[in-house]
Amino acid sequence: MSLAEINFDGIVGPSHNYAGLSLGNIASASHKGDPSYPRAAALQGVAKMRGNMAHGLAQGYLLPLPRPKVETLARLAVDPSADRALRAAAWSASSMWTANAATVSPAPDTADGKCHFTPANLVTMVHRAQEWRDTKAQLDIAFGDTAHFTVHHAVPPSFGDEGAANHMRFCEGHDAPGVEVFVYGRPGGKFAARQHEQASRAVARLHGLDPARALFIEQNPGAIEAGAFHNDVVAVANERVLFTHEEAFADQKGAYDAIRAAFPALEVVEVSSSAVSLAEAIKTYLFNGQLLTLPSGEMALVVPEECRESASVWAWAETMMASNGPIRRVIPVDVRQSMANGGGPACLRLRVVADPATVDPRFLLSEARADAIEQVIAAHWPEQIDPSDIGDEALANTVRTARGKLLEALDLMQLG
Ligand code: SUG
Repeated sequence: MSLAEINFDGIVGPSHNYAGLSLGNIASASHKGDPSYPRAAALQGVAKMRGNMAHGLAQGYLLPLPRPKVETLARLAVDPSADRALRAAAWSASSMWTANAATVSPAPDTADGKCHFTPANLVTMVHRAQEWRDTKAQLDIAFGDTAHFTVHHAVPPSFGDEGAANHMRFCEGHDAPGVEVFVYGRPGGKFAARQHEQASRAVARLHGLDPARALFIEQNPGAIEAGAFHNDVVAVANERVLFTHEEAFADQKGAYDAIRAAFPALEVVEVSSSAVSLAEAIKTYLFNGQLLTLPSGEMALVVPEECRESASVWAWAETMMASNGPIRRVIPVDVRQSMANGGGPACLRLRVVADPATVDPRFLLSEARADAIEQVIAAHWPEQIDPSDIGDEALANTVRTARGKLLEALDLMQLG
């Protein structure tokens, strides 16, 4: 068994659009009604995957879910008199943000030595709550080898669970036992706290985590209010490193102390509010980077291009790279189409520590599969969607056909 971190990116679906569906997500609200470019969006995603693969990292993907979602339209009786947002919900390509697909506890952390998945119920937002059953269907195939994996059902509502976006894992190396940290929000603020403490605790129990190595930490309510609707907008972890904004947690020092008590090797890289304001961190998604260990052992942070355009963020990044800190490289990538809906590089991927040989190879990226995916996107993804197109039957057919062609190209027709 050779365990490695594999990032499973969500391929951006052909119905990608800006409907302003996520209250508390500033990018989603501010791009509401803009035209979207699904083909460009999906190609940006594939380019990001190729970039990480070129760094020698294992890369997988999850496929877009069926849209428009017929069951949602039927259960909400969506007809021409219905609210536009309800129709848009059934069309949303939000499953691209696979950091919200599930919470994953790798085999070294669990009582039975298997890697456990709990799909996130995403109950807070209607367009996201429709995802988990279809997501589970993919996880059941990709991680169908029951000698190595267990895929649970989602935690029942009303406990809100948003998956790995609110979960961090500290370890000496990905294949070593980890300390898992679940970050939850306290309800009652201006925006919904999408991750509930009780959901996190249920996931930890389902996964058979050692209670001494599972921590539950409250997110800073001020960060949620400022637009950090998931913890991964203000903090990210990799191996020994916690890369975090100074205002990420309700009790910042208490959070560091609790993690250090369970994981003494912790190295905190904290960005102060005076160097990068919380607002600028949320605008640029500096912390929504992919913090990766390269094959050389160096750590790199894959950030959105928007970080390079911010004087304060880029000044901080340059100072950090010149210092002796654990993050040696910062690599900007263009995921602007996803960013405009509040999804940075880290939102677009689900981290799984597993032996790639135990994963269904149809979900693992190779150069040949990347070529095949790009060809299908170039030929079948709509170039542009305007808000008024949502609901159009001809566009619905285009979207269904496009997804079908991708399933065909990847030999995954069973998801059809
Ligand atoms: O759930 N945006 C997503 C963004 C998810 C980002 N994920 C992480 N932070 N891990 C959300 O808010 C916007 C859809 C729209 O408005 O059309 C949306 O769903």
